Amino acid sequence: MRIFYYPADRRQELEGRGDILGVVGYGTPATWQGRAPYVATALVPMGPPMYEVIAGGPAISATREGVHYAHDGEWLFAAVALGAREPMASVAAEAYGRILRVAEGEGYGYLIRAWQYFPDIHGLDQGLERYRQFNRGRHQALEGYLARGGLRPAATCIGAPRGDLTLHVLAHRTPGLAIENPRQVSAYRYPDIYGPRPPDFVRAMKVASAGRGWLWISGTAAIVGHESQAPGDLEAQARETFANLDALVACAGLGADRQVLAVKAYVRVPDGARLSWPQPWGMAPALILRGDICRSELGLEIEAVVV
Ligand code: 3EB
Repeated sequence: MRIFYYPADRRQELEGRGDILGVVGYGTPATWQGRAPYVATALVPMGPPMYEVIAGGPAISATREGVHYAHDGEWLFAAVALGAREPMASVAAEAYGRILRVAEGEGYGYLIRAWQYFPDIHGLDQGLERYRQFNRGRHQALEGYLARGGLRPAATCIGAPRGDLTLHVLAHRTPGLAIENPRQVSAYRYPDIYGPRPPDFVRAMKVASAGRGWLWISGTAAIVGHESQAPGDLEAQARETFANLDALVACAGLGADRQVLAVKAYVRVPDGARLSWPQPWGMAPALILRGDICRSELGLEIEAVVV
């Protein structure tokens, strides 16, 4: 598996390749001529439009139930976009339901990583914040999967400026190892002050692949215990965020030669793009996107892949 960020003007090169599991667009056109599944998110980078490319072995691509997916015998990438104007709980449940039927049906029974973007994340839906409605639907859709021995994925959930709900995932043939953060309460055990159902994700998932441990780190923010830190102080939030990222890597048992393969940051306001990044996080290829972090007091969220 490899992860690259490509400028949008190199699209034709990507469309011709046969080793791509999935392409995620940020500020890129909706059209796509390639065989690989493509999801055009409504998120926009702080710089020029970019494609994120997840490449693997020679891939088989297909579409079922509106889910575009590809698999290479080890990993499966799947993406679905659904209109986000319906009640958010049902949209979330439908999206997860379709993705799970496809992934499990193809023999990739373990979700490792999920990305979820939808508009108006703080808006109200039947008296409850849309993010909290999303959590209700996700929880309902994952119930059966968890009962069958499925594992919660690492995840990112970000508010987009417009568009559909897009859900894209990586699933694996074998289970990952969930890594939680000792500085944080597990999200799936958050108290109900954050909504009637908790967000079903783990802080990171570790997968053994190609002789190495691959650590997929969830969207990580300035939360300690279950509480947001330093509202209104973006630099202090960044320090807590990097402390959380460091803590996850320390818990994951990766080799001393580990490296940060790729990072994405989501910033609520453009100022977030001017923060300075400590090592090792500042070294990796990075994509900085404008987005609404799912708690309104948080200005920054960072995700990463470390191998
Ligand atoms: C948090 O730690 C911040 O609902 O899938 C980060 C990553 C967050 C994923 C999700 C939410 C999600 O609670 C928010």
